[in-house]
Amino acid sequence: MLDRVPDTQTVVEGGYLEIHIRATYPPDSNSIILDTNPWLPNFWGLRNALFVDSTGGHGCCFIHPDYFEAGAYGITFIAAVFNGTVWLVDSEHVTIIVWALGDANADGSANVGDVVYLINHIFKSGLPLKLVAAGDCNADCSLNIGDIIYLINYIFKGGPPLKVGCATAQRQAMSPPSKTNN
Ligand SMILES: [Ca+2]
Ligand SMILES: [Ca+2]
Repeated sequence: MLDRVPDTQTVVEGGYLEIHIRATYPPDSNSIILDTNPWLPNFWGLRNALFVDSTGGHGCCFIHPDYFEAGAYGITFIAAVFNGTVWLVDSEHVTIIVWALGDANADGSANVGDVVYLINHIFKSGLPLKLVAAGDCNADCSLNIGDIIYLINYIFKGGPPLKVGCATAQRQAMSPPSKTNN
């Protein structure tokens, strides 16, 4: 009934993610009911997440993570339809990884370790960034020394807040930060 959905999706704090859901039940997809577990908005998990059932088997989850929400969050999408005798149910589980701004080394926060990680990545062909947008601290959509300076100013000199990055190239396989909320 439910189309498969990529089981891990990422978004940076302050960023925006949409997860589109589609379910079919011939001949009448209009009878499908879509929902999520936990129900959204969920004030014990991602606060700025909403799910809308647009009917006809179409739904969309809108996620706009707040700052300080870095971590991993599980959402199960559920489709249900009554076939005249019993309820048929299908589900898809998705883990949403929320990355902290400036968290280039993916340990859950921005600190001097990320400065070192960015220097190694940009100048010494060091380890790949797990989420490039998280290292794009000045949000000019590229990774370079400007991001290192911006991050140093933020951490050590009370500089302007980190911005929601937009660099997307070099995306690599990733593992989630340690904090887990389900
Ligand atoms: Ca970090
Ligand atoms: Ca940048």
